[in-house]
Amino acid sequence: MDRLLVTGGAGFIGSDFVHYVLANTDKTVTVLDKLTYAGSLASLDGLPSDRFRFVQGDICDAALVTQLFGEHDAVVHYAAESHNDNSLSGPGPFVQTNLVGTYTLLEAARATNVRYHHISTDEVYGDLELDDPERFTEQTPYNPSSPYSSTKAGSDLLVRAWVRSFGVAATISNCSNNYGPRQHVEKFIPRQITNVLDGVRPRLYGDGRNVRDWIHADDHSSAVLRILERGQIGETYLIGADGEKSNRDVVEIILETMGQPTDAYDLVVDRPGHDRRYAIDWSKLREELGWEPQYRDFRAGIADTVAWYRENESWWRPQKAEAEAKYAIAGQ
Ligand code: NAD
Ligand code: TDX
Repeated sequence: MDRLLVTGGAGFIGSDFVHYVLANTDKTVTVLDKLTYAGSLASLDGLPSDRFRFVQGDICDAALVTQLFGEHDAVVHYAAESHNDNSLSGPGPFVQTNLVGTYTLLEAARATNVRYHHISTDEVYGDLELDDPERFTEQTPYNPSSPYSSTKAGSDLLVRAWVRSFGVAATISNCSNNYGPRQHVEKFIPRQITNVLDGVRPRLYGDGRNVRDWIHADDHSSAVLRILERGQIGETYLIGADGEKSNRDVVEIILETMGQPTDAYDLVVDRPGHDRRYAIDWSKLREELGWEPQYRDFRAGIADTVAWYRENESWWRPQKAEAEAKYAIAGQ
């Protein structure tokens, strides 16, 4: 598997994976990305030109996708519409990219016999109560809440069907919430960091007690590489790093890191259908593939992330006004 095709490689997690693979292996990487509002060529700066190629295109373009599959040994599929709030205000692109796009890739995998790894989310399992002792496992029934998570769930089921019905050589991973550099400012952690940099108070939805299970993007990337190289065809692996935190806790850590009073935030209108809590049991990945996360200190990871946004304003500034204008319409 020397030649990788990475869809969505100009986005947050896809670009992290591309940097990770090029720094830690001898593989070559082609990125296929449409460059929607969420994609940024600047996220791919500094990569070795002899091992990296960028193709601008849509994963729903069957001719382009089939041609590219034929030129590679494996495909890692990150491209998606990824933001829950956007899926509530306009679900159409989510159905198109997440469902029709995945279908298009699976048909290309079927035609070319190329190894396929599908990137998905823990949100396919719905949510947990705050006091539920259980965490999500690979056996948890699907129960998605939002247009985003339902289209991701549908895409996972397409992959399972193409494995069973057509023998496509696929694996799936469902990961918890990622943080780190190069995440779009519409998302929770970068939104609050860049708000504080702009002198604006962070905004928490509802009562701010919803819990997310945070993992550094580099740990997600190392897990995906491990599954690609050692995972069993047809299997699903959950990826997490025991990072459960309430949104209040996260914002207080950001405020403290940035030298602000820890209560300098506001509660705003809740997200409709807002999932209460996510929590991942990643013991299958540890026991079967020997993977362990490297970033265990969330405060240190947040400090690095704050430093990155401080030092890279030219990367995020062009996104900021548009993202905040969308939130203003929703009263958030
Ligand atoms: P992102 O929104 O930052 O990036 C998505 C990328 O996909 C962008 O570069 C965009 O231009 C590209 N894209 C969108 N539609 C496309 C299309 N039709 N054709 C080609 N390219 C297209 O997303 P992200 O946060 O990096 O998420 C990447 C993947 O990881 C998604 O599949 C998401 O469901 C999954 N995931 C994300 C998280 C998280 O915390 N962000 C957690 C678990 C899983
Ligand atoms: O301003 C905010 N205030 C706030 O309280 C924003 C933007 C979010 N939130 C809350 C909502 C969630 O409880 O913070 C939490 C995290 O929100 P998001 O960053 O929008 O992430 P989430 O909805 O949990 O989904 C993310 O993780 C799973 C990614 O966006 C998905 O792509 C991934 O599948």
